[in-house]
Amino acid sequence: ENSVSISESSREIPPIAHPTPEDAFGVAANIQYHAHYSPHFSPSKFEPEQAFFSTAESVRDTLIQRWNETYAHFHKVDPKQTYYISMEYLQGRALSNAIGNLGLTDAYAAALYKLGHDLETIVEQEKDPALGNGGLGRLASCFLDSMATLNLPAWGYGLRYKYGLFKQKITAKGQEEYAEDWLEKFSPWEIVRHDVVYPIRFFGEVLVESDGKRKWVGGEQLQALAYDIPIPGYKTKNTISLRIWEARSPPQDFDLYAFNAGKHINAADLQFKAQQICAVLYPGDETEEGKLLRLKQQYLLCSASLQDILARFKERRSKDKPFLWAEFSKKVSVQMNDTHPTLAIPELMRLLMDEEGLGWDEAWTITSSTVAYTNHTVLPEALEKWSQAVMAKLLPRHFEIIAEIDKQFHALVGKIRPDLEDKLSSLSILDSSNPDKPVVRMANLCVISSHTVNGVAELHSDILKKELFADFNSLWPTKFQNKTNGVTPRRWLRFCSPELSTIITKWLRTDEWVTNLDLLTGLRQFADDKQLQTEWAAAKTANKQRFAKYLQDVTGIEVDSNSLFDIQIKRIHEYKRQLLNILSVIYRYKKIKELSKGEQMKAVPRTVMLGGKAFATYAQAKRIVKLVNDVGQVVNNDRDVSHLLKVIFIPNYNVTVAELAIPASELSQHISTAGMEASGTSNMKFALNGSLIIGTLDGANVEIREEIGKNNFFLFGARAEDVPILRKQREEGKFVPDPRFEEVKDFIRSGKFGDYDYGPLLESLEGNTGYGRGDYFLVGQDFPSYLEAQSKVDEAYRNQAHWIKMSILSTAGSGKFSSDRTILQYAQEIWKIQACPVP
Ligand code: H53
Repeated sequence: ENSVSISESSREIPPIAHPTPEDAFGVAANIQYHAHYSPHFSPSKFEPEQAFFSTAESVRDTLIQRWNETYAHFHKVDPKQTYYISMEYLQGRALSNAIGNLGLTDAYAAALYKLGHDLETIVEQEKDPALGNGGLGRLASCFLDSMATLNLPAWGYGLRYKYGLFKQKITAKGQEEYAEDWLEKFSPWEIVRHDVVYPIRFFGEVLVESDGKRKWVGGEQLQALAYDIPIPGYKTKNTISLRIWEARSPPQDFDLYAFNAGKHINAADLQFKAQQICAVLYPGDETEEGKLLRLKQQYLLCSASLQDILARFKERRSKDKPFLWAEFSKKVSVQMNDTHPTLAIPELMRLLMDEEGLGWDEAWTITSSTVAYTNHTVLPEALEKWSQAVMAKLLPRHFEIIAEIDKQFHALVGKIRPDLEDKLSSLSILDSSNPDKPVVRMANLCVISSHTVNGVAELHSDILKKELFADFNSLWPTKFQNKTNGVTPRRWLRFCSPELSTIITKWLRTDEWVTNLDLLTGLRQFADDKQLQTEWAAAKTANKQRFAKYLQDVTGIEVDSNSLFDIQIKRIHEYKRQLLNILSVIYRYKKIKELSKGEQMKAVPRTVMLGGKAFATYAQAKRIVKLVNDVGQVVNNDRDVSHLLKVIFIPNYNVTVAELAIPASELSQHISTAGMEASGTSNMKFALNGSLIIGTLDGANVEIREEIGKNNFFLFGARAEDVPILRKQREEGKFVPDPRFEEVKDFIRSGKFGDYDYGPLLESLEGNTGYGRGDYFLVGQDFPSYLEAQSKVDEAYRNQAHWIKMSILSTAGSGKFSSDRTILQYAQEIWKIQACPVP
């Protein structure tokens, strides 16, 4: 129809000698060139903002050149390629990362200086694009950095939301949300591909033709338009793509007759519908409209990406050798990041059968040997279930295909595992047990259709095998794997803490740790060295001062850089237990007030910082944000204690804030109820930056503690296997709360922190257990052991030399948590792809 793909271009662009920043033109001249010829600003000004855009465009020239070379190289070699499909990417700012990866930081700093600017100010002009919510989106971005750095033929696909994650403001009411328009001016990093457009259909009906073939027709017909964001690897030419899709209506669909007849809104009806699709990341799904929109987003992402993948497969195979569908899964692997892109499964089936004419069996063999699924959660509310009615209406052909997959799965179980037949009600894809609300279980569709399913930390993968997917595991024991998450050492150490990086390079006598993070173990032998300890402490102090200045700027609160910097930053969620943190802060506050002046002298001063966004409709999480802010108000203005304790809510937490906070942290909190946090990845970033961890045995904490040594980790709390037992005991009325826990709750009830109604928050800790009530997250249970662990923290901090040693050992033990290691394991054990470096 109206699809145009790159394959159809018959003429090639002749190569040009491009003025790269390395050659005679020089970086400064290149920036100036862009300032003069910018299509976006008047040439008369060269303020920091214009300087940023000109600088970014100059860097982009290099990226485009490398992107083109990488694309051409992959095209020639035709290696097996992986496509990572994700609804979220949390890229963070790109300028400093790009010039860092290109090895051009010094060159750009010098050039900007010549032009009257300093790099740091210019870097701060960039908006932080937040096309993701939290851990899952940031993981996807770390993965892209590693794929490029490891020269892997791998790409990301995502959506081009106009408004990413909201901007958080803290007012007297608590959290308020504002739209964040990362495209307000324009993004210098994205390259629109007007030649890469695919048709996207919604609604309509399925026709059965005389030969039995099925055809999906009618409904709403839109288009997906591609934008590429080049992703440079570190110290390599390879530059891969994050291709994001935007929905639009076919240009010819603007109804000129309606418009001229004065029906202006009707004329643009389809345009408006298209704009809505990519308007916001995660549209509120409390309403039916919201749910439908989210499903449309998911389908747009999957359909456009798969049409693109198929086009590229054909394009690469058709030059001198005709393509064979049987070879598809030898050339293509698709990774679904959580269940959000599950529609990739029925969409690939549909394209192969209805568009390419393959039979069911062949299409199924191809699909099920191409797609793999990563699970990131065991929380029931996060395992997606779509209404069958909504799915059948929006995507009638896909619903048919899903039902057929389910039917064949039932037949398979009957044939090879009749003993599992009575489990089918929980294993099947279609769940019609509630006749009022029949649903499609996306996770089951993923498990049944994927060749590999993985969890994201050892503990989490074990829970998948033993609990959530136990029966599937007994059916297909080799299907399940673990791939412990990782983070990119470039953004999360090398660039965000240049001070610490310089010290590490000096002591290891190499900077190869940036791409071979295991080398950090080499620091262990120097952990007792006084000289290293002095340098280490100085770097940490510099990072603390930098962050203190930032905090002063955004909150007006003055922070003592000599106090212990204690940080918890992550999405606000009951299971992550920011409430446990703040309750213990209240306890600390009370106890400090009870100390004599002499006793106060011995206390360890602390600055407790919490940051994170609460989902707009998650009332309980918003109450937690409010409580933290209210406690801060009281504590920070209490002259008796404010030299020993400050409580700060870090507003609008995002990637950029994390890059400042993590290097400054001395203690970080990863205190979820055991068994509930699939992995966590900020714990890895903190440990890498020499921050000690106070945490439960949950997610990746377990492995971090193993790597850095249990003496360097402040452990507390119930174990995952005991959690169900403890909940049961609580239900039987056997739980006896610690008096200190009661004391703190009473203190809040007394109105000490203002007249806001904390009733619902406190009530969630009382009564009979159940999700969101009866202390389901075991805050009261873990409170005493948490306080004890906190006392050990104070004790340890008094011995600074020892604390610094532990900090060095944390960094030294973090090598395993590089996303390079994770991605290499995906490449070898799931995707079966190999490096394809551009010569
Ligand atoms: O994914 C992270 C994990 C983290 C987990 C998170 C996550 C989301 O951010 C969103 C949805 C979802 O199902 C899971 O909560 O534990 O570290 C990356 O794997």
